[in-house]
Amino acid sequence: MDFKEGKYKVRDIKLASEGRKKIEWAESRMPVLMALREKYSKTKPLKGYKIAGCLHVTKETAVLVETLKAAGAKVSWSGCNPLSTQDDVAAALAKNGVEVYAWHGQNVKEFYWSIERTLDMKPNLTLDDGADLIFTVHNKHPELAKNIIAGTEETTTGVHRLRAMAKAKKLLYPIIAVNDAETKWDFDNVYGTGQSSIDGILRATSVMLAGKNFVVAGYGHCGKGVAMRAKGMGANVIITEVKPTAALKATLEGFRVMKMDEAAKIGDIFITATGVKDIIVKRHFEKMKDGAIVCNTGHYDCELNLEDLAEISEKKRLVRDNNEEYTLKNGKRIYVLAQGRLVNLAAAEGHPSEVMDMSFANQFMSQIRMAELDKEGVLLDPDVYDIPESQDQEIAGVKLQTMGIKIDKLSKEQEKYIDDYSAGT
Ligand code: 3DD
Repeated sequence: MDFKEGKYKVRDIKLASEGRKKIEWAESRMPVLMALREKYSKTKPLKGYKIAGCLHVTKETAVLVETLKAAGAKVSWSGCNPLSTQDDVAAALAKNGVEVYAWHGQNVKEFYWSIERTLDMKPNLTLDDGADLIFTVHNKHPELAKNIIAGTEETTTGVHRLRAMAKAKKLLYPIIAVNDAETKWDFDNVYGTGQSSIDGILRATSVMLAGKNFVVAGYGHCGKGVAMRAKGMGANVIITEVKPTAALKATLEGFRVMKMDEAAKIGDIFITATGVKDIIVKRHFEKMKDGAIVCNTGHYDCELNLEDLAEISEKKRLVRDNNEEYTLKNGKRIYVLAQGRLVNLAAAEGHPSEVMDMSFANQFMSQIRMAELDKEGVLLDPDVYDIPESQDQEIAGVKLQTMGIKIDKLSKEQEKYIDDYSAGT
């Protein structure tokens, strides 16, 4: 480990040059964020602001971090999952003067130690993915909240919990729900998770997907994306759900829908994308076929109950990177990927740069907007706020431009017609 007090703690600073190449690769595929960097590095609207970030240290996050710095912010960063940090990227950030505390394979104590370090600078903005940083401020350092103007939250489960906190009047500072931006939720969660989860499964197993019974637990944005891409690879996709409308959508999309108790008997590959705990538990593992592969793409590692699996197993061994073989007492073998943590980031590199470009443009613009409100003396109540529709359309518009796609524009007459309630058929 390489550690410099108040500067960084990374696995190996010598990996910096490799990490820098990965970051440059991501920069070349994140034109929206790079255009924002070009624009705001001149005016530096984040000058004087201190941003503590807790978000997977990937090549795409590095582009966001260095864009925040280019806009004038002082940044201090930790990863938001013990298995998702790309050590060479963390080294490249550290080498470039970013305060970063992140390395792959942290234990829980090291994970929270890193979050604590990012709070040493007493931030006035936070940037989160899964709300571990926000929860640490609320539960361990509430005195810091008075300096914090606002935070942003990247993921579905994080926003869900923060809305619950806001409802219970427990939130100490305002949060922007970046996850709920259309240019994040309908793209990162669907197309990003769809591709990166398959990527993680293939890197950890190299199995043929075609013809396999591929069970997806949860048909929300993420599950929908995974199901779509697994189908594209020729898998027989089975959906399990608890929400009638989601189950109905999956059915009308042509997927088989059944209870996990039934799917457990026939599935070859299982992936959970629900945000809920105990989706696959002992009775399911006991029914599974020999050689079944199970993994999770939800933010937290609670969806597969691995304590249950250990209880009915005789032994386990690492058979490939991110692939542990459990031999059950009934003689069957089950393969758990990435220790049940999000397989797309722990066994692969997370979503492609092109889709993170929009998610992180939303993160960046939300941080800018909060700083601008602060400068205007506007204080938001401690609640959870959606990003403005105009920001969504602006980001989508720039993305289309970078793809060379032109679209039509409504005439004044047409705009008038839309709101004209006197117009009949
Ligand atoms: N997430 C997925 N891929 C990522 C990447 N390449 N870099 C950083 C974060 C990445 C997680 C996001 O999808 C986040 O939006 C989430 O957890 O919902």
